[in-house]
Amino acid sequence: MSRAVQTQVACTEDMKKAAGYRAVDDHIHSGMVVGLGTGSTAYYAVERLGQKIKNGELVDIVAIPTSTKTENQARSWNIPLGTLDTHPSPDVAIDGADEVDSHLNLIKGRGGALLREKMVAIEAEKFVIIVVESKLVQGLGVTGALPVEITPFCWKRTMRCLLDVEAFQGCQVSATLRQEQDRIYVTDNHNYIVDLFFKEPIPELVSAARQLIDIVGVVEHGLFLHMADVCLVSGKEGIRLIE
Ligand code: ABF
Repeated sequence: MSRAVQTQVACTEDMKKAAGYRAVDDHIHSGMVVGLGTGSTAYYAVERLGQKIKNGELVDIVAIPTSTKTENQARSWNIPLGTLDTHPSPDVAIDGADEVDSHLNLIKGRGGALLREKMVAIEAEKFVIIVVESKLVQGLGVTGALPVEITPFCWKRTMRCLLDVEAFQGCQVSATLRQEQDRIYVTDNHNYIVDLFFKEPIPELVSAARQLIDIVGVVEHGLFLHMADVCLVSGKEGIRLIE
């Protein structure tokens, strides 16, 4: 890796850390039930929460992790854990995102945890997004895939249905079953993920979201529309809020 690339990576890491730490400092108070997101930015929120519980700054916290990976990290900090079954109404959920538009609509799920992330976020009183500024986009779907979690049963048929979604007609869309190390990627919920790629921003977001979830075989999709309450955007100049 060249020195310039190394510096860029270090800088991005610092920005993620700043966002994760700030979200915990500003939005988590003792006694809260907290949804913990997944991904390399949410990682720092979990770290900060763990530190503050360890040093006694935060007490009586219960956290609900959105993936096995986050659960393991939380356990390593001895963060008390619950689920939506034991704690149905989290006070706050903090999570990363893959893309954020100016209305705080999101694409999530490139990390594979979208189902649990959406279940926790939808029940949380406040949904706080933490991103580096490169995640901000004019229209969703321009920097990468829209992930869709589907059942393994007859996945090719479900993939075909995804391409037939009415809202996508007239735009160029392609679908790929997600693979990892030459094997089909399997989510924490034992499902598959189809990544949808668009040549231009995804049209008709609300219709697209409804039509995707209406497909039998689709478990959940990565469009998180009108869910986020605040987004902490971390850049070289510091953190700014979009609300
Ligand atoms: C999760 O982590 C996702 O839904 C999204 O896919 C991803 C963002 O990750 P990172 O913070 O690593 O860019 O929250």
